[in-house]
Amino acid sequence: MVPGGGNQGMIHGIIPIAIMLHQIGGYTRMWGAPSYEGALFASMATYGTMMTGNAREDLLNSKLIIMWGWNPANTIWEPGTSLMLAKTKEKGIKIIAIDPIFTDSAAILANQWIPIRPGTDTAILIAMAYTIIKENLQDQAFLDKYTVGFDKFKEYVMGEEDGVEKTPQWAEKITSVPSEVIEDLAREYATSKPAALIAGWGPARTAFGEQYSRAANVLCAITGNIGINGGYASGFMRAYYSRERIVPGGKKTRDISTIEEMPKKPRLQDNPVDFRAPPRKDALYKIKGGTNPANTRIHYNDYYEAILQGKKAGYPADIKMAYIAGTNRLNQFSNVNKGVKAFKSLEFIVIHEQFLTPTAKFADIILPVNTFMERNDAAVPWLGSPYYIYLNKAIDSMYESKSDLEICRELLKRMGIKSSLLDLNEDQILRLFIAPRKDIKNYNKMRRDGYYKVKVEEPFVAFKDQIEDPENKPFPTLSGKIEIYCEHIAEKNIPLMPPIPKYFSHDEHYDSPKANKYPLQLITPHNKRRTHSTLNMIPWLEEIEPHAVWINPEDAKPRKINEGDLVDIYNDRGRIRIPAKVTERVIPGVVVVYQGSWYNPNKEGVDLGGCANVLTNDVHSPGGAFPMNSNLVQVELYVKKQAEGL
Ligand SMILES: Nc1nc2c(c(=O)[nH]1)N[C@H]1C(S)=C(S)[C@@H](COP(=O)(O)OP(=O)(O)OC[C@H]3O[C@@H](n4cnc5c(=O)[nH]c(N)nc54)[C@H](O)[C@@H]3O)O[C@H]1N2
Ligand SMILES: Nc1nc2c(c(=O)[nH]1)N[C@H]1C(S)=C(S)[C@@H](COP(=O)(O)OP(=O)(O)OC[C@H]3O[C@@H](n4cnc5c(=O)[nH]c(N)nc54)[C@H](O)[C@@H]3O)O[C@H]1N2
Ligand SMILES: [Mo]
Repeated sequence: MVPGGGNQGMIHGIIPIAIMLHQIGGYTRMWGAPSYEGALFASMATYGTMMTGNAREDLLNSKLIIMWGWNPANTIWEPGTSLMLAKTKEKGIKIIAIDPIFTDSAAILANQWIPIRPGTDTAILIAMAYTIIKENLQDQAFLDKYTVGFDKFKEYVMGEEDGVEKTPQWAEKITSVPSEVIEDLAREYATSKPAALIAGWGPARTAFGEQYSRAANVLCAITGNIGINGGYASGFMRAYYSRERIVPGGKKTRDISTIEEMPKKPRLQDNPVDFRAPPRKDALYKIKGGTNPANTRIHYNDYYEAILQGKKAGYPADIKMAYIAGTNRLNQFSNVNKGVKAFKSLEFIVIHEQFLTPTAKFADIILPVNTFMERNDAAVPWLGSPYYIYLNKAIDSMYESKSDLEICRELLKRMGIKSSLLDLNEDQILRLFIAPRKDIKNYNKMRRDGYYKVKVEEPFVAFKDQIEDPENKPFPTLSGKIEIYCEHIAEKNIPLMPPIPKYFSHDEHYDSPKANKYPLQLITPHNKRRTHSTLNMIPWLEEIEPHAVWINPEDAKPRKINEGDLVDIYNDRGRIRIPAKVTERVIPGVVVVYQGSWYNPNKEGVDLGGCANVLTNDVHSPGGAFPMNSNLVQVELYVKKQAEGL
């Protein structure tokens, strides 16, 4: 099954499909979240939980906010984020943005923009640690009391481990950020307590994304900014509102043997195909209710390889069919041209869709699904804001469309399979799903009002309990402390997944031999005018910001590229053709193609839609991160050939 984020409701989207497929013998599931897999891995390794970060309101208590690879003026998080950042600015709190792009957030909110070469953030974070250690600015009392492994990290940073001192000068060569800027940033972060270093997910969507997230988490610990008001435990970035929601501490949850001792009989939620599959070699442990599960066997970015190679390459099955819902899979995941080959090789593809997306075009059967306006559902807002939404049905389903739930119900009926859950009506199922959520005290009120506000006593501060009462409330890690050195990772013995965060180069990096042929680094961030590929085809929105490749004048000039010229952006994986936006808002050496534009190949296979994933690579980091911001490309002016009617 190929699921996606198209529907965030509780009972529609992929959920009924999963239930249906479980009932007919299960399905091959994928692991890895393109959003945050690097950050999630790092959070699990460092804190043993994904519930990190303080509530947005608490930013008002900070003396310094670092927006690291984060552009919340464009990407929507919970609705309060932009408002709260505007308030911090009004209050005069200093904000620093670190990004290869001079983002709208940097322009509107930041006092300082630090431009950086993509995929090199780990180096600057490590060099910041160097300055902090050299100048004895670390919070030693915090380190002694709440962390393990600082000494091992220090050995790496100071060059005792590998003979390379990770000085700001070392990092300058890698990151292109002047060493004085790195030193100032280090001093400022270490001495402006409390300070919030918010490590975004964009830089974690690089080749060794989890190293960046780990390094950021470690820096938060070195400066003692965890578990306090105005601080911020960088990581998965889930600003929760209720302290009780933190996964309770203790070694038990962390023990890998709990996976091996799973009950013999699958429960309803256990997928029979997945059941008792060997744990992933890099999974830290199975988190309750989270991703990073231990036993799904195909990474999202290995999916095309799994289809094309199957069992002979060690994948668990020879996949013959895809059941797709809530995703424009082909467009939204790496290496579209390989995806086309893979989809063409399948015997059967079914999709539930509202639009004839590039993915839907490959389906044998398109089951028209209705929209959120044509059914009842409830939703948990993204990243746990203190409210729930109830989506009251506004109109009956139009034409032949049905909800995902109804589609599955009809299919099960025709297959002669009984399923009590699918036979209940929407309201009954919603009540079942909502019952375990103790913070919804009045379902009927929620249904009537269309939302339910949860009472919040005080803004959430991740790990406040652990910091205030470490004896009784340990961190849910093996050691019960923040793991700068993670024993769990050490046991895996994977050289490119070290137990302390380290900087690595890779083969799609600015300094790789491949850069001779493809000298520009491509990043593919999220766009303000669409959600992924959703809303891409709306002309008014296209007018607001026409799709284009952002390129610095220094790179455009030698290529004779002027604003608005059609250009080809290409590498060994494919070629796209879109206009150029020549701008100093992106640093030299880097080009930007916002993800989400629809794949639209011409006869030669050149994508005139400008889908970023034609150029990205379908691989993943050892920790599972998607390197969608680590791609080398070349850009050239497109000159119409005579055959094309010049
Ligand atoms: N290069 C690059 N690629 C990226 C990213 C990146 O940063 N760079 N980001 C990644 C991230 S973080 C994410 S989350 C993914 C998102 O990728 P997807 O999950 O594929 O998101 P969308 O493109 O919005 O596609 C959702 C589809 O679901 C359909 N849909 C809407 N409602 C329903 C419904 O009720 N039922 C059904 N069956 N379908 C429905 C919509 O019509 C739409 O076509 O993209 C990833 N891709
Ligand atoms: N409008 C809108 N809002 C959205 C979405 C959307 O598609 N549209 N998608 C939603 C979803 S599912 C998700 S997961 C989130 C994604 O949210 P994010 O992951 O935060 O979004 P991105 O725009 O991919 O990345 C954020 C910033 O990281 C920068 N960046 C990229 N590579 C690097 C690097 O190597 N180093 C540094 N320092 N910076 C880098 C980018 O330039 C960008 O400014 O957004 C959510 N909100
Ligand atoms: Mo995402």
